[in-house]
Amino acid sequence: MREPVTAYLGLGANLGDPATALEQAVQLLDAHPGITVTARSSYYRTAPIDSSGPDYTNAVVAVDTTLTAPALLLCLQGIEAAAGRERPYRNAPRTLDLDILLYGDAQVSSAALDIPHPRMWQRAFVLLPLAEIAPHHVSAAQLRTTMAQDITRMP
Ligand code: PH2
Ligand code: MG
Ligand code: MG
Repeated sequence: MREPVTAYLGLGANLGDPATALEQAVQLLDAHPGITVTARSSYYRTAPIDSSGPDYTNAVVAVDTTLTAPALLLCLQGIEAAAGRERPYRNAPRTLDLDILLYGDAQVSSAALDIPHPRMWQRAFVLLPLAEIAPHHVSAAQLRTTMAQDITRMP
């Protein structure tokens, strides 16, 4: 058995019923024998960035996982597909997006996967929820660079 690795996942949706899609995604992740969800941020309503359509609902979860990063990605893609995810074009509005943000201290750069997520440091919809559950991973200076972005923590 592999030692569990702590990973952080970004969750987002702006089509259908985003809050329910995120809720179900967390349940499906936690139901996987190789994944334990250990923390979940608040939900945030966020304006689309380099994307279109309605506002997004975004959150970040922490997981402990015995899956490799590529196996975790396959699992996330399966949950996205179950939520009816379609990919008509890059950054299209979506029913569910699940991204690996951090996987332990791994640095991965392959055709299928880049870890840390290459755009996470520019996005308040990642940094704010990540800072909520893993403040040691986000500096005040990093948060400041995304301060102008339109994001509201949901009750
Ligand atoms: N995801 C994107 C592109 N733009 N904008 C917001 N607000 N939230 C997202 O999750 C998001 C986005 C690509 O995955
Ligand atoms: Mg994404
Ligand atoms: Mg994605």
